[in-house]
Amino acid sequence: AEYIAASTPVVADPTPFTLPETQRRLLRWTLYVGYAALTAGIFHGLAQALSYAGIDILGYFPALRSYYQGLTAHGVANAIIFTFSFANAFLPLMVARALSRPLDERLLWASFGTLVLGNLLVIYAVVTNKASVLYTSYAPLQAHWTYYVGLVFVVISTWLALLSMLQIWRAWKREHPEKRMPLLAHISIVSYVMWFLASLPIAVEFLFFLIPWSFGWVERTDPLLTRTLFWFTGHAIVYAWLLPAYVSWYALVPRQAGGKVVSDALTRLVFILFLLLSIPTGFHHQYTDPGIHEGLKFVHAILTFGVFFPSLITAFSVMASLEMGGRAHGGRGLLGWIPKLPWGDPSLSAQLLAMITFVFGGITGLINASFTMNQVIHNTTWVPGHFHMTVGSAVAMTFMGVAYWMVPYLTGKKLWGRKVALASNWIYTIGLFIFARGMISAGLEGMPRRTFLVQAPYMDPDWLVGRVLTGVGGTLMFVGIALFFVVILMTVWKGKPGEAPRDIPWSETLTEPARNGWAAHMDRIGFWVIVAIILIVIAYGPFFLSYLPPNYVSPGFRIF
Ligand code: HAS
Ligand code: CU
Repeated sequence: AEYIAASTPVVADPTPFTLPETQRRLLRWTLYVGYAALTAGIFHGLAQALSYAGIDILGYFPALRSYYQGLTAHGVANAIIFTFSFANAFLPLMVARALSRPLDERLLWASFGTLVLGNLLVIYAVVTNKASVLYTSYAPLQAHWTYYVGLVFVVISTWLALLSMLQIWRAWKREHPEKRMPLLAHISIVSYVMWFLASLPIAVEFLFFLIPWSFGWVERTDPLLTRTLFWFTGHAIVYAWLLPAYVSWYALVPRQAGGKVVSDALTRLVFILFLLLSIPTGFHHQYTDPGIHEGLKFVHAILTFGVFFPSLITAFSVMASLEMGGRAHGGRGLLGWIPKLPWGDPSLSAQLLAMITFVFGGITGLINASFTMNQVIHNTTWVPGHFHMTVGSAVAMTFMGVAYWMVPYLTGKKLWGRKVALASNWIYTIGLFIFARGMISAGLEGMPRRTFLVQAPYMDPDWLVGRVLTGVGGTLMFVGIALFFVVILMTVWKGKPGEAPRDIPWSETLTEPARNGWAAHMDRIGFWVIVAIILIVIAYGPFFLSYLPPNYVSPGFRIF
């Protein structure tokens, strides 16, 4: 406490700044693309949760021919389109604000255009049942080329969003060679630099293997190699979803809670650790795959425990900022600051609930990562239990919480229905806990994931409770998100003009960033990219050295 009292906080936004209206419009339409995808995605989510409870509503969906088609739509819409649309809008906005500089409009247009084009192609492929390959797009299941090309365009849109951030950062640096990069700009840019690096393997997989194969230019493909390239990107992608949420937790939530960022240096360190450790861990999704040396799986297991660490730092740092806020609001005693947090602010409450669910997402993640325990839970519903407490809560609820100030900020309209928004947060969270409890417990009894249980010729009575909880929880989650849509639609349509926040909720930091020493080196992003590449070569090099050239063994299987 003395340390806190003695320190001089760094004022977050010295220069007032407003983003030009055309750029606001582009950013909010980027968000809306994600919401459109999420709308479709949650209906499929409801159908799947109910199917575990033995209730089949798939017949009510127009153009839906199979459970796998619905599962693909659910995964792609929610986990890929919704998440990246949000990040494509949120991260550039953070950098523009941190540097008080408008973005390049051509790049914003290009990013938006490629996102929409990619979406249209993917929607065509999935709706016509030409791409029921699930979001992992494992070969030898084969999709129509529009699916792969569409996803390539979505990835390109993220690269263009990164370019728009790098461009204004360079311009800013030229003008301020003596200054350290603002914290908010640093962590936003590092998030997408990590993703850029992580996205290269899947680009190779799609461009060199799956696209030529789906066009019929080559007849066969290599399932193990393409699967490995998928997880090379596919593990790090979860941190590409998570890091924008962490940007909000570190840099915005303290302000909303009445606290401050605890440490500038530690925050930057966390994001650099993610840059280094997110990618060389993909084999923890392939512990059961033959053809990969066990020693390498072990290396990835150890590095997975490594990437757990920056999240642990986050738990303690964000908690400290919250405690500061709760005490500033009069909270006393060991835990008395928790009820004093501004729970009535729907933006903050969504994110607090997201953090609480993420504690369990983290615990289950550690169990997944443990080589031998993974044998128990792999391919069971435990895994969707885990990831709905990460991407389905920490990430999705944070993005919803941010929307409660960001949509008003971008439209200039007051948030409609604060109480409805609060209800949405709580209903979703309670639903999520019930759902995850169902999936996790039945998963431990071996209930399979990616399975249409309604038609399964087998059934274990031990799954019954879990199945019912999954159905009930999933229904509540659906209701929660539906209310979120009501709030956003009504804000855009009926929100009172003029009463919106004029600035982002930008937090102050307890101490100024260091001028020199190790902490200043956190800004040398290019250098850290090189270290990340070295780690990746160590973790993946031996596999490719021993495996290549590809074994083109498998023809494509299509269900259309
Ligand atoms: Fe995972 C499978 C391991 C995190 C998503 N994961 C998945 C899949 C998805 C996914 C989608 O090792 C399935 C893929 C598929 O379809 O097959 N995961 C981990 C580990 C972590 C982890 C070690 N996962 C995530 C995140 C995701 C995500 C984040 C999405 C965003 N996961 C695995 C493994 C598998 C896996 C295996 C393969 C399983 C298999 O066999 O198929 C860690 O990064 C987790 C670290 C988290 C923490 C928690 C920190 C808590 C915080 C909150 C603090 C709370 C506060 C609240 C401050 C250490 C930061 C205070 C509030 C008050 C009000 C007081
Ligand atoms: Cu993973």
